[in-house]
Amino acid sequence: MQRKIIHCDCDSFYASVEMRDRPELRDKPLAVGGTSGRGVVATCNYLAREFGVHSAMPMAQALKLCPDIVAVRPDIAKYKQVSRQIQSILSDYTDIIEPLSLDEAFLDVSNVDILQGSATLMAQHIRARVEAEVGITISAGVANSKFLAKVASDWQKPNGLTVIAPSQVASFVAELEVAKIFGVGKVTQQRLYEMGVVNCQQLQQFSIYQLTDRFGKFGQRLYELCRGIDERPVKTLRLRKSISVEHTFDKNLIGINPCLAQLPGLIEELHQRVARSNSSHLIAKQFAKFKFEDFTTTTAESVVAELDIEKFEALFKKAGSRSVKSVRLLGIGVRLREPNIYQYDLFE
Ligand code: TTP
Repeated sequence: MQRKIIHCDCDSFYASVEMRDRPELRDKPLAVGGTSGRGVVATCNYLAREFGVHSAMPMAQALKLCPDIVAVRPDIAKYKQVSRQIQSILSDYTDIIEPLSLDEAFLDVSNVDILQGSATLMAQHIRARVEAEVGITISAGVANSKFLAKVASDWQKPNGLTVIAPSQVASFVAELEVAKIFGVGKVTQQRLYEMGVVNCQQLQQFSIYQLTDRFGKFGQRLYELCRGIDERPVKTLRLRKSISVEHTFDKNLIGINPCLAQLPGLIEELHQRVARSNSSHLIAKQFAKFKFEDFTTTTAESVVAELDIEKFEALFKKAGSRSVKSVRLLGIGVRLREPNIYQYDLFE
């Protein structure tokens, strides 16, 4: 089945938010970043880019290139708020969303049937809604892979939409410069130029053996990407709410002590599961579950930040005291809080 992937990327994100909130800045070259003598440009608007100003440039240099530039300090809390608002719009289209940073995300809309299932219409819709509801512009790319969707969103920036239909992939990729391939940095680019390779069509002339010989494992990626092949799935944030383990006993347990005796083994198992799923930092609560001989079930829980043996013992005593019946099943688990992409502050 053809996949349909949309890549959304806000235009000059921090600067766009500042221009939205301070209309007097809209027609001026604007840099957001450290405003002190040693400050660095986090981003700048497109007007400032015409003067050669760009991200990561010292603010002092930006001022030399563009003496009229207005420098504004970033307000990260505000950008997070805007990012949340955009995420919420995106989630009206699909649950399969992979945020890459505050201002960028992949959406897999292969199985979405709104707007006639058209990824192009969805991208148009998203762009119009973000502009109307949030007040900034975003660029979007639509393609059948993450690689090409991302290249496409950059193709007509700012405020652009580029769609690469499946039938266009081969010709689009053939002309694509290898510098646009994800993972091709300055060093690889230089080595490719030395091999006489500037675009993907030229790269396609090399066999997989030649490429792995020269570039190791990345050679295989190059072999695929220069043909527009990229099977990487859009990875959603894990939505798992809890992790638990439970045991049903051959013989019912009578009284609290035999139940407490089971606890160390259960905790050990739970600990391993939590560790395997990389979730220990997300623990919000722990709980104990008792199923009695009459099949009634009860749970008790408490707030914790990590597995706590003493609190588990207290939970066992609490749950166990709710019935005089013998126990046929014991379980323990943790409830996880939502992973928070807004803690993901690449540039803070
Ligand atoms: P980018 O998506 O790289 O760039 P942009 O949104 O500013 O501009 P465009 O995509 O239109 O070219 O970065 C997103 C935000 O991340 C940017 O607005 C500010 C911040 N950022 C930094 O703080 N430092 C940096 O070096 C970069 C590249 C970005």
